Amino acid sequence: AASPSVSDPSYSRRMCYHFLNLTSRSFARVIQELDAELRHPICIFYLVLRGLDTVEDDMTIPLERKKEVLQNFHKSIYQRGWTFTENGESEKDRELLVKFDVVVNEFLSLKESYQTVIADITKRMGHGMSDFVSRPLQTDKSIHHIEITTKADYNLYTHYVAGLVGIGLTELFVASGLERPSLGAPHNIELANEMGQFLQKVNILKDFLEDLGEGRVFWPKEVWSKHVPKGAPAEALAKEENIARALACLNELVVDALEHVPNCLEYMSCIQNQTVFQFCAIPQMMAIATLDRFFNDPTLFRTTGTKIRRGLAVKLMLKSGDMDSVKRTYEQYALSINRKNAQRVGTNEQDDSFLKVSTTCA
Ligand code: PS7
Ligand code: MN
Ligand code: MN
Ligand code: MN
Ligand code: MN
Ligand code: MN
Repeated sequence: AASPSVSDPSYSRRMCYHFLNLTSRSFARVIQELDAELRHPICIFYLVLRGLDTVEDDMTIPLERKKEVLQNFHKSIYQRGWTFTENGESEKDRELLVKFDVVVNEFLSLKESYQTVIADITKRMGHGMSDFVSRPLQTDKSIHHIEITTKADYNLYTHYVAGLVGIGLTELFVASGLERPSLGAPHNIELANEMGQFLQKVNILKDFLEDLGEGRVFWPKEVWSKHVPKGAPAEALAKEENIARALACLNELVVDALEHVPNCLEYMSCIQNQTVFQFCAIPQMMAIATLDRFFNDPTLFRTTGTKIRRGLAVKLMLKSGDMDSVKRTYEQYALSINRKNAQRVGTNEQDDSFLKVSTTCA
């Protein structure tokens, strides 16, 4: 049922910004700095996908029900009054879905061209997420596992949950007239996909221990299985006696993420609007700073919740103004990662990815 004041148009708009500021630290800020034409559509795009992800992340929703909700989410956003109350009490953004009618209201108030992009991406992401929700283990039917076996699976999953965001955002930038139509050409759409994949891969690397605690492993098995004792599960990476193997695995996946950087830089060099540029560049700069923070760092396997320092985040925002400044920052991080890599030479910490780190940083 609709909230009592949901017919008051300013109420649903205010509630959306309330939720944006509750659910996201970094995106809330960059979204609200956007030119007015895009600020509201992208705020609503964010909240729609945050709602979808709150369904994906909840391990208490029965498997078949979860798949149905994920696949139909793109239709739910057209149903005035739609809410979702089946999340577990402990789900972080449960409130957003309980009051989702405010997001639906605002979605329906957007220009049709914006609605079409948001609904199309929501449909593709919801089906992709649903494909990756695998059958529960026979032992415990309530636990849904995600199976990322090959590096191709890893690339496909990150395409669904983040690459599609980059693609949809690009379509919104073009639809607004703030960016040139050529930004939407097939080559740039592939670059936009990699912009999202890069952010998502860094999130997956950073959250290894947190996700493991929730029963999910997003690191591709093809990679981690090479680094654990034969037949051992991914949990073995979090054992202190395996720390050298865990670092070798991490470093191999850091290289995989770094390989997206040249295409991300090419994408950013195509942006002409100042606020769109900073909206794109700030999360990318935070991501490469995070990669540098965690490269070859055992902390990632010992404690959850480590982030880059707040002061560093502020410093990065100040350096996000133009492409030359962004490139200088990237150079600094590539040099830093390469320096840490070189320090491993001749120690027992050296591993197979040494040469690849060196060439990728170069
Ligand atoms: C700019 C071309 C619409 C701005 C921004 C909500 C973060 C939540 O947080 O592990 O650890 O629980 O469950 C490309 C953002 C990609 C996506 C994906 C940049 C929508 C964002 C829903 C493209 C962000 C990548 C799940 C899915 O991970 O997260 C340009 C706007 C961008 C939302 C992100 C997140 C996926 C996610 P957590 P999870
Ligand atoms: Mn999530
Ligand atoms: Mn998720
Ligand atoms: Mn279908
Ligand atoms: Mn995560
Ligand atoms: Mn999480």
